[in-house]
Amino acid sequence: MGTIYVTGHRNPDLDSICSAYGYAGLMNMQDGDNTYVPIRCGHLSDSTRSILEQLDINIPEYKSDVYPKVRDVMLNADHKIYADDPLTAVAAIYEKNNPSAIPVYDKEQFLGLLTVDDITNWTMRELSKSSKITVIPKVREIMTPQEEKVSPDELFDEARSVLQKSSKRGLAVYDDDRYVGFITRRCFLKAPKNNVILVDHNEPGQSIRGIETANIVGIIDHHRLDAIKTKQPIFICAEPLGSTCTIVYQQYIRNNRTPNNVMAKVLLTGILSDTLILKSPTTTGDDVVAAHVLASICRIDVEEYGLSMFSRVGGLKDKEPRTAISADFKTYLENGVKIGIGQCEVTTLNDLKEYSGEYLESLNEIRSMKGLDWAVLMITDVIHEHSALLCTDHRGNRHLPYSSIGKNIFDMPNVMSRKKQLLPEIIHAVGDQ
Ligand SMILES: [Mn+2]
Repeated sequence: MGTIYVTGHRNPDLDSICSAYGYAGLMNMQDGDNTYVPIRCGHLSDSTRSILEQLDINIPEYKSDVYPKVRDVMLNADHKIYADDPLTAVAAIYEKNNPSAIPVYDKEQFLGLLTVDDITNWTMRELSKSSKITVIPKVREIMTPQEEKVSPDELFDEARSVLQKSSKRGLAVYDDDRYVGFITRRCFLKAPKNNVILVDHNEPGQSIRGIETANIVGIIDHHRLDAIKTKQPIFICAEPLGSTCTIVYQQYIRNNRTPNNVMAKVLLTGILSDTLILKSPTTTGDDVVAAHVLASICRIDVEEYGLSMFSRVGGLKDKEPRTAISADFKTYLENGVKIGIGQCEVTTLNDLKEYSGEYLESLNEIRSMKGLDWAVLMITDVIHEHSALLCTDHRGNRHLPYSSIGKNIFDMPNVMSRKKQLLPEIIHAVGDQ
């Protein structure tokens, strides 16, 4: 039985998380010899988390890297001895296993390791005194105290060098204060490799840290290919579809499996997220078919679910103004005017009127904090391809070509790009005087 991690990219969006979860689920049904564990290697945004929370699944756990660790090679003793055992108790163990270290307990408390060096040193000392060993010592009398220890999360390479520098053949492994196993030099003959399947990405630079030390055993993706060279033949399924979840759905079909209710909703979530409810220009016929089949399995209306998915987290009301403004805020110097332009994406502008006051206030605070003359926030509704612009007081406001829908608030139908559409107008507005 081996563990195979299934991970999306480092900025885990819904397609990444849902395809990892979905593909691990399929593989656990297909392959009884291994355990497929969906993970994420980045932190979830509030909106992604909130959508995942209504799916009734265990959200894939965060894993920072797939470097080999002490826990991958540490030993758990098949045999233990007690500190008050006579040294002869060890003989039987050595005859069978020839271990270089044996854990020693005092009652049930781990005390340290008895190493082969301890035994040799003691024997040599005794033999130098007399040619016959007459007294058999207790284990505690010959084991040397152990100060050094390692943690199960320590990197394989680091632990190996600790052991190389140590005079000991073995070191105890402690998880905080709890003894969990031990390592000997033999554990470090060969670095173990974690097995990983990449979903929704294939470029090592976008992947979990340490991917270069891992065995990539599969790739399921819908991006350009810039993958790592592998030693073994691997399973790759890459198609230019709108969502990785569509490819995962097709894998269920190919393997004669039907996603259950929960899984259908998970995959549907990924598809609707990446394709902006099947409206994005990246949407293909395959995505549309997959979404509708999945929706019928979990008895959900595609459009309704898509809108609810986006709207429950997508408006101004769901964001913290300061965070939303600062997340993507660029500054420019034009005509001696210091300008800041933020952009935040929403999926509805329905709550603009209600929340514009709070956002304008925050925008002005950020303007003054950054020492700017003029700050604007472009709020872009990605679903309806429509933006609104909030501005702090500035003479430039009068020169903007947009219609005013409130004090310092402008309407920008069909404007989506800060760089291509808004910035030239801003520059024009400050140069106009
Ligand atoms: Mn994707």
